[in-house]
Amino acid sequence: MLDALIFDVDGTLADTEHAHLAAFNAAFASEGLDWRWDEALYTRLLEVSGGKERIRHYWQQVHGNRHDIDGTELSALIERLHEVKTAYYEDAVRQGQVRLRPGVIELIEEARRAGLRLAIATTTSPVNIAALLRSAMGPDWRMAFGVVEDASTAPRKKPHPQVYLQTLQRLGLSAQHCLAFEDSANGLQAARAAGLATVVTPNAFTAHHDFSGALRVLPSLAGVTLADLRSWYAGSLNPPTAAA
Ligand code: XBP
Ligand code: MG
Repeated sequence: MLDALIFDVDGTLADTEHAHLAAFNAAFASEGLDWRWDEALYTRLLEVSGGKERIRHYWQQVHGNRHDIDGTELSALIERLHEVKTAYYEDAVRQGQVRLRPGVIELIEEARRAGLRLAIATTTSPVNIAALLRSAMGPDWRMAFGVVEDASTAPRKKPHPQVYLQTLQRLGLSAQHCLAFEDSANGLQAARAAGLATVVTPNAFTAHHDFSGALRVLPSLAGVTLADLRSWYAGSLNPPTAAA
């Protein structure tokens, strides 16, 4: 039986990455760095999940051979940049620059009415989730989700399955009773490694990713009903056997 739906946030619930990108660039400028990420570069950098990990990866690409900054200084720089970036991002979300993707709220509401449990499994920071879902669902947004696992509770970023394994543990359910929703190859790999059948809705930043192993790859959740999910889920439990 299908008991729970587990949602990624960035790229899945909402097209957040344009706002994340603008926030990274605003943070670099306000900290006096001449770094500027364009969309093509950011698309590649998104292969590294997690904002702090992404900044570190970029620093190593650009400044990997610098010896005048030690590990502690670099970590402090990354912490500061990420804190400033998070504030810019939160501001952009509060101003209404990020909206839920088509079909998301309808599916969440239908699942709630049907008594399914809902959870969030994301690599992003908790303030980002709260800002997005408060503006999209109102101040009671947290009541909709029995479990929220994020960067503060699951430090090992996707494609590592930690965030999904912890979500399942806190739900008290095995993967066979849940469906995951993702937008990226890293997210799909994390969910699959936790044993979850996964519906993928790619976006402009992830359309070129490899989604082998997904239960379904759809342009969005628009028009997707619980009946659709239940029938795909049933198919995932009894995959058709190859003709002899
Ligand atoms: C999302 C991320 C996040 C955001 C930035 O991945 O990798 O890092 O891009 O948010 P997923 P933070 O959707 O797979 O969880 O800067 O707060 O990390
Ligand atoms: Mg995502």
